[in-house]
Order: sequence, then C-alpha cells, then structure tokens
Amino acid sequence: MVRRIIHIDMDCFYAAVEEKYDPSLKGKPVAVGGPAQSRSVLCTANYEARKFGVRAAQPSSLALRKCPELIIIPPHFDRYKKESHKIHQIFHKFTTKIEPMSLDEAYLDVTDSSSHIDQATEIAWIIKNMIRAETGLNASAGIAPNKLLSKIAGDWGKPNGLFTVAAENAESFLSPMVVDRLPGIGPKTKERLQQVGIETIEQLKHAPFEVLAQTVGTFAVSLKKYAIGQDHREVITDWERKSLTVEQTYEKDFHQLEAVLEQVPELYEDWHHRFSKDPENASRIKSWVVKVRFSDFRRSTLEQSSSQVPKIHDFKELFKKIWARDPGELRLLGLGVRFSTADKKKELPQEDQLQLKFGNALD
Ligand code: DCP
Ligand code: MG
Repeated sequence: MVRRIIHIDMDCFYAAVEEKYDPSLKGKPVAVGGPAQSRSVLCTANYEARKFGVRAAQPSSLALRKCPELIIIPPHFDRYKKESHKIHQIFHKFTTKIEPMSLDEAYLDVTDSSSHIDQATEIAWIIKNMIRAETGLNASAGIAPNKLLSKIAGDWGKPNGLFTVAAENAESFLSPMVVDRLPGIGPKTKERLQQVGIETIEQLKHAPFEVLAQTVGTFAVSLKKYAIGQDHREVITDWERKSLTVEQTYEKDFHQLEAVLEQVPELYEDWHHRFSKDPENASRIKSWVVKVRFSDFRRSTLEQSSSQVPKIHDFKELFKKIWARDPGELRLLGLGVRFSTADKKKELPQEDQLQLKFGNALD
C-alpha cells in the first residue's frame, strides 16, 4: 500500500536545547556530556563542534583535543523532556499515527490526510515551522512513501532540512549512497560488503543474492528490498517498548565460548548507543536478557532480574551461563534489557515488532 510518512529528527538536540537556555553559547562549539577529567563520553555536539570531528559517544577528553575551544555542558534531562513534550504535542495536531523513536525523533503516518506526497511535504513544512515557533529549535524532516526512505531523506537534508523522496525517485536517490545509510549496516557489515565489492547501494542492488547471503546471512533479504527503496514496516502507534535488544547474525558459527565473549563489547556498544538515546530507559529496566540461535535455528534466551543498567561484564556472565546450559554451534547472538511496563496503558503485541524498529542489528 502507498503510505505518506514523515520522519522528524531534531538537530543536535541536547546541544540545541542548551543553547536555547544560554544564548551566549550560540555560534560556539558546544557539546553535552561528562567532564574530560572523568572518563565520560559526549551525548552530542552542535554543528560548529562537528566541523572539528567532535561526535556523540566520543570520550570528552578526545573531543577536547580535537577542539580545544569546545564547551562541554553537563546534561539536563528535564530540559530535553520538556522540549520533547512540546514537539510531540505538535505532532498530535496532525495525526495520531506517531511512532516515537527517542526524545527527538519520530515517524508520523499522514496517509489519511495527504492523497499526494506534496501534501505530506506541506504538512512536514508546517510541523517544522511550528516546532521552530514554539521551541526555538530546528527540526529536520524527511517525507517519503515509507519509513526507510523518510529517515534517509531526513538525514540527507540535515541540519535544518526538509527533503522529499517520491516513490518514482527512490532508486535514483539511494543508488549513489554508501551502504551504511541503510538501517542495520554498521562499520563491520560495511567492511564485509566492501570485501565482496559492494560499497554503494547501486552495487548492493545488482549484487547476486547468493554472494549477499554468504556475506550477511538472512539479512540479505531485507537488504535487497532496502536497496530498491522498499520497506513495508508500519508506523507503530501508541506503542510501549517492552524491551530494547540488539542482535547479530554471523556468517560463521561459533563453536567456542571465548569467541562468543569476544563479540560482546561490539554488541554492547550498539545496544548502549540506542539505550542512551532516551534517558528514561535507565529507570525502567526490569531484567537483562541474552539470546542465541543455534545453527539448526533453535533459539534460546536467558533472563536475569535486575533494575540496574547492565555492563559488558554482566552480559558476558549471562552468555557463560547460557553456554553452560546449552552449548552448541551458535549463529546469532543478542543482548539487551526488558522494561517494566506496569504503569503504562498499552503494550506492544509482540517483541518481533521491536526487532523491526531497532533494525536487524548486524553491527
Ligand atoms: N544521544 C546520546 N548518546 C548517543 C546518541 C544520542 O545521549 N550516543 C542523545 C543526545 C542527542 C539525542 O540523543 O542530542 C538525539 O540523538 P540524535 O542521534 O538525533 O543526534 P542529535 O539530535 O544530537 O544530532 P542530529 O542533528 O545528527 O540529529
Ligand atoms: Mg537528532
């Protein structure tokens, strides 16, 4: 079916909010994060700081070496929540089909009110202006027939962008891009694809399916669709996140526990990146979970009750336990947390939808 999807993502959100509270920061390189003396990392940086190579998740000390003028502000989550609330109220004026991805990012399905993509673009333009008027902050918008294209379009226009991709332009829009624009392709998968001669989405589109399947496993099916701009995922409304997990399918089976444990830091990093996007996550943890899939496609999960934010070491211990219980040839590893949902009205019907939302996380 034809959809009209708008993806909205605020520009350098935490940093922009801090500039709003202290206008003397405007025009200067600003980051939000922990102090350089500690071993903390940055949550984000404004675009002035990005010119120096300063990035989210970078150690604050490294960021200061790259940009000695950098002003690092400690995070004020109450401020971000307040602005986020205003933004969501604006979304609700236009549609009830809203899927929030984090404090500063959401998908809106405006199919009902826009028979033509130009009308969706107009709605996005109004939303962007209302956000600017009511919060003083810049949002970037992507407008497209599906979630995949709307997000890439939004990122493409950043900062302060508004970019529309119509269905008939989807392939030409995607073709020249490097494959890591697609969800689920991080540095490792990118490198693996590069090794078999696939760097651009155009090359991905033409790659023989068998080569792709050998390189990325079952993810090849989704990738082939993404390469031609197809994505059938719905905007999931009124949803309540029951868990936040990442998983990766490997092209070779793991026979040794040591090899499994070696993968944990990389999986953890991906998980932690997603987890830290919403500061409320840390207070909602119900349990830690690891999952594995065997080469014969059996699945097994292990869950441990805890309200603490897990560390790499914790997941390693869980993998040791699951291995001891059920050793075998492992194809897939996953880790994450489940959230308590007692105080919320509605829950997602099934966890599978989460897998879609958080991507077929390969990296
Ligand atoms: N965030 C964080 N740690 C990360 C990534 C993000 O704490 N590793 C927080 C800070 C960001 C906010 O989430 O401001 C939104 O994340 P985005 O990925 O949308 O990044 P920004 O909004 O900062 O920048 P952009 O303009 O690229 O969207
Ligand atoms: Mg953002």
